[in-house]
Amino acid sequence: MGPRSVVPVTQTQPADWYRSAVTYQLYLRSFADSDGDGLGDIGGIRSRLPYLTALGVDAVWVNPWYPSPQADGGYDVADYREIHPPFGDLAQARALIDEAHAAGLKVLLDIVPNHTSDEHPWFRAARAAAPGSAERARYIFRPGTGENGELPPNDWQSVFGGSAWQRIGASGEWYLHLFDPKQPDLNWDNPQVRAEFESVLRFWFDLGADGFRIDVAHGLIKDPELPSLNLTDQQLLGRVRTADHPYWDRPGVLEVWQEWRKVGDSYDPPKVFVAEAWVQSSARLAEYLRPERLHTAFDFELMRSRWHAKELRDTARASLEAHDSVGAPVMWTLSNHDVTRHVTRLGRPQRRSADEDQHAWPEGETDLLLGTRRARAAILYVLALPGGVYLYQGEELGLPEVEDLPEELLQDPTWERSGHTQRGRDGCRVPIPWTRSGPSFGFGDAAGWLPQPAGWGDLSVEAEDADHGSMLSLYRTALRLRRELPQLGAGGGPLVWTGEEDQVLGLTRGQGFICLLNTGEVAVPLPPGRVVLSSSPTEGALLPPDAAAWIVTD
Ligand code: ISL
Repeated sequence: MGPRSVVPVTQTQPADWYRSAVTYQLYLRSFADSDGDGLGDIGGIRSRLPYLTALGVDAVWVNPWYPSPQADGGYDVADYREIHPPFGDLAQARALIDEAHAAGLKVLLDIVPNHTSDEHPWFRAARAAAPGSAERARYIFRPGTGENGELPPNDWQSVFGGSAWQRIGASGEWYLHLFDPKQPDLNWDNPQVRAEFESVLRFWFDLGADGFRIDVAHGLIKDPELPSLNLTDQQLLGRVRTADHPYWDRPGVLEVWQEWRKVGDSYDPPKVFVAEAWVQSSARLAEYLRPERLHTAFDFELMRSRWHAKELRDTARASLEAHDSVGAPVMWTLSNHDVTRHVTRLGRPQRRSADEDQHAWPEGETDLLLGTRRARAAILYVLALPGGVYLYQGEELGLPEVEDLPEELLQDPTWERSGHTQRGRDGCRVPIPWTRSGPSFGFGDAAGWLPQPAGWGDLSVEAEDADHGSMLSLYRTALRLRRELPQLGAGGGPLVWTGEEDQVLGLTRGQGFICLLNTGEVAVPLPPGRVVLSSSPTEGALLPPDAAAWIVTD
């Protein structure tokens, strides 16, 4: 595609709300605690709905809220049709959905189909049953290798570290867990598994949920031969993938999504899906987004880009082209609960992270002022692109990664499974500061489940609310303008890239709107027009380094 290539944008219809929506990710346990137990809960979300509508988002995505031993922050589900008691109950869930709808917000839930908790009734039954039983056939059990079955069936590694196999007792079969041993993988060749999840989808759709985020949507299907990967240590470290990988991104998973699409389409208006699929390229991702499959998937390509205008443009262009080839909108995202917060990432020396390992983010010394400046520019860039945007709670406050949590408080299974070599993801999951002071800066009446840094009162909603120069004010203004400007609102106008420079990118959307981003070290001239929003103060007719501006030229 040439420099002035046009990416067509489908006009937004009511049933198409998801195509350009801004969705706020609620990491429930860290959002707001209404009952003082240190854990966020549904009551906390309900009390903060006015905050979300004032922020200007269109939808929320709630991380898993089901009964769970919480071995992996709730991604170890023991009952798919109930609420974890510390979070609330079904009546509260229904009330939240109704109140969100009344406030004009859509509600997406989070479904975890690759694995259950080992405390799910199915797995309890499987553990108690004999090898070869119907109970075990819902999971992936195999005899061990070695003289007495004392070695795992193959060399697959858990994403959190160590072998992906766990033995039942000292002499039993082994079961597969691509994540924690408390998250046994389901067998998606088993019709009961497929039927059960379709029933779970309907349960929550009938309760009012507007859609689901699908956890590990590139997983589920395993090569029935369970071949060893035979990777070298170096490849294991970098998690290099083979072309025909035995458990990631196998074509069979697309059939599951086609069935789920039918379930979603049986409702009026149709229910929607967003896939969490870590695949090798946007071209692969597009396979998930063909019209008969899923509506949307997170774009992780831009999140993995360095702070470099050319890379940010080329990556977005590739994502847009791949999605456009199947008629799907891109879902941009800068952060989520699995990755280092982007204020911190952008404040580090920039390098592209290894393709297969999203946890290998830029390392080195962090300059938080620089990272914050870049984060302000980054959000103006993604909000100017066609498609939807996912915000991760706290990014609108400019929260950095908390890198000095005491080791004894770390909860991410990665910490234990890596033999205390990788601290894991807790640093982006610290409770939100709402007020300047108080035991947990207004998160609740008691200390939160993870401690907040002493200075976080200054990053609280209360502190930023009154400050026109705060990150929160920037987000609110940007979201309001994104709705109000005809070139951006309701799907917006077609995108045209306006240059091919290395350190500056420009784009227009329809007539009379320009977004300019400067990642270089010198200020660059602004185009003629009215600057309606800029991430840093503009100096005369110049855009400073590490800044973005929205310009209207009517
Ligand atoms: O597949 C991977 C590497 O190729 C992983 O990056 C994987 O996609 C990712 O860790 C999945 O994350 C999701 O599922 C996990 C949970 O811990 C995360 O919080 C969730 O977002 C297991 O359910």
